Amino acid sequence: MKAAFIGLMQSGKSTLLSAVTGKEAAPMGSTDIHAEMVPVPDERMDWLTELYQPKKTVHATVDCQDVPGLSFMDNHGQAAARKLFNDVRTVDMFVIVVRGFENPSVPAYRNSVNPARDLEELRTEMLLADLELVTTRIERLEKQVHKPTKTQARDKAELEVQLKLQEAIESEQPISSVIENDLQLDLIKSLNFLTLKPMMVVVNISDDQIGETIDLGPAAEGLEVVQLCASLESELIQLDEADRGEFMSDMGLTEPASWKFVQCCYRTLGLISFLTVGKDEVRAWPIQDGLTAVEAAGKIHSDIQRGFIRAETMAYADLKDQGDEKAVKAAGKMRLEGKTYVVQDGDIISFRFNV
Ligand SMILES: Nc1nc2c(ncn2[C@@H]2O[C@H](COP(=O)(O)OP(=O)(O)OP(=O)(O)O)[C@@H](O)[C@H]2O)c(=O)[nH]1
Ligand SMILES: [Mg+2]
Repeated sequence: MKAAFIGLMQSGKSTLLSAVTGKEAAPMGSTDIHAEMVPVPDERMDWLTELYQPKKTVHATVDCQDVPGLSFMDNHGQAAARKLFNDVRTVDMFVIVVRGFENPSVPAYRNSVNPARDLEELRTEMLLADLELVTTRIERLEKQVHKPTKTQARDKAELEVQLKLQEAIESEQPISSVIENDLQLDLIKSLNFLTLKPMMVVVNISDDQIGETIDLGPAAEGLEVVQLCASLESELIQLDEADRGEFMSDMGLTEPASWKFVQCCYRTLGLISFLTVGKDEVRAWPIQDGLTAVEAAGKIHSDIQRGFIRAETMAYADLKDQGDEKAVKAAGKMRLEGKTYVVQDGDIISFRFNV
């Protein structure tokens, strides 16, 4: 699953990526998209690793794409932004990074630091990019629907939906508000509208703003917001655990804010983790929330899905309470679940299968 970091120029996107990978940031003004697999911090994995002492521990990951900075101040910037928007149309979610930090050596967009204004501008531009897409598509469909082609009925149905989307955008309504069912969604899915994707916001604040709440105004309504200081976080990740603890308590932090950020991305993508444990490996498997046991089995291997018998399942919380698997069984908290069981976040599963 891909999350694209987008934002106005120099809002700290690359510094944020470096804060979650520990690797060096892409240089300011870079013109390429830079991708990294980012492990999702999960304290359950630490505890399970302690218990099972496996040969390896495999975290769930999110594919993060650091997108070059956008600017809408002139035609050149707008053309570049259009192109970048097209490049990221197929990602699964957006992380919008807005600048809250003051830094005299980094020029501010429109000459002042104003995260609420920047968020508003960016979201409006995304909506305009979608409007352009809808308008072009409508022009095309209007010509096409008069021709007796194989797709005529479908084209007509799609045109009807596209006209509604256009109307919604023009009256500044989110396009999701006019889509009534999956059928309609299916008709427009291939266009990959930016504003139909899940989004979250990161406000990149100064270290002296930690603990303050930055008001982002109406543009942030309904969106999950994480505040962090990206440059501080990128230093934090370089420290060993003991130094990090001391540094954080000096700063009034209880855990790196970048962890909370990655966890928030994961949730926004609609993902949960089921876990597998053993001497070889302790592993978190990302799945879409709502999958059944037999579908989850397929994430590990198609054979396990095909030959599925049952899922021996215990909740992580029960294992932690009881201390070990034997105690979980003795307490009657080990469950045998069938194909249609809906997997829960933190389920520790051992699949029984036969091929
Ligand atoms: N004071 C301060 N400076 C920061 C912070 N985050 C980033 N910077 C600085 O701001 C500049 C831009 O940071 P980048 O991470 O390159 O920003 P970006 O959004 O990737 O920039 P573009 O890709 O050019 O749009 C760098 O000089 C950073 O060191 C922060 O939290 N506080
Ligand atoms: Mg950058």
